[in-house]
Amino acid sequence: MPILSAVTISLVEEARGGPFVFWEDVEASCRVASELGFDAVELFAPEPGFVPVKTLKEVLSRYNLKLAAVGTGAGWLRKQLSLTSPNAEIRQAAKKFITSMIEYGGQLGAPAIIGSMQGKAASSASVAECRMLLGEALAELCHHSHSRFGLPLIYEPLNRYETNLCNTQADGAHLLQTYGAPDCKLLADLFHMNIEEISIPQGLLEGGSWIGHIHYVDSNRSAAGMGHIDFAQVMETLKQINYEGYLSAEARSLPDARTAAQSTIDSIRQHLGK
Ligand SMILES: [Mn+2]
Repeated sequence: MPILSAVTISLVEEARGGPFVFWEDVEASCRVASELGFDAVELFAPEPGFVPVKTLKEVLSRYNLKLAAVGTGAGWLRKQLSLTSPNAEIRQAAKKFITSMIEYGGQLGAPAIIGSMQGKAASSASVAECRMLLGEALAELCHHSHSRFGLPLIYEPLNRYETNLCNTQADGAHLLQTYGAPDCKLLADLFHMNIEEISIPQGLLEGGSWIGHIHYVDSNRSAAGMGHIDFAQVMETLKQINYEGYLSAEARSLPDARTAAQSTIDSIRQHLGK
């Protein structure tokens, strides 16, 4: 797989104001993504099947787009589910929700992303135990995704204001290695990395071959080109690690969706040289 471009669509009302480019219905969002020349869209939906598989397939094929990935964060935002809750029933419900998203995305060839569903430890004393719960859950869920669909599961380290479990690419790689999740991939989100890594290139090198998805966004969570990340340097490092996969715009819809999407695709084209 070469390096491809993607742009996010959120259909989750509870996430309003969050870092997603498109907020209209899927059809309208896909039309603009396609006009601007994106290869794919990444979908953040409230429930699996919120847009039926058949409908989504038709829309994607009409606009010649792929589905890059499906987010699972609605399980946290709407139902407060987490893979590391102290409550076993909540952990179980979290796994069930993620499994249903794996099934949904799988039918469209898209892996699921675990970001906010990882939760956070309530105190520093419980960090180690939560990491264990997380590592075991990721191993189980990625085994499911891989055996059912031949797809990885994508795990996203988040910055310190969102979790205390894994903040860097090195933390994420260590977790996947430790708990035996070879079919898991890391998501390198440049916004989180700008906060947590010694430098973004160093973080990308440390994630290395574990990295399977990129949230291509600027330092301030605006679209690429609207902050101070050095995207030429990012792209050079991605070539060094032989990165294959999506550069997906998980950015604020500022000043508006089309402008944010345009700024992203301009940056990708400029630095990929296509
Ligand atoms: Mn992200």
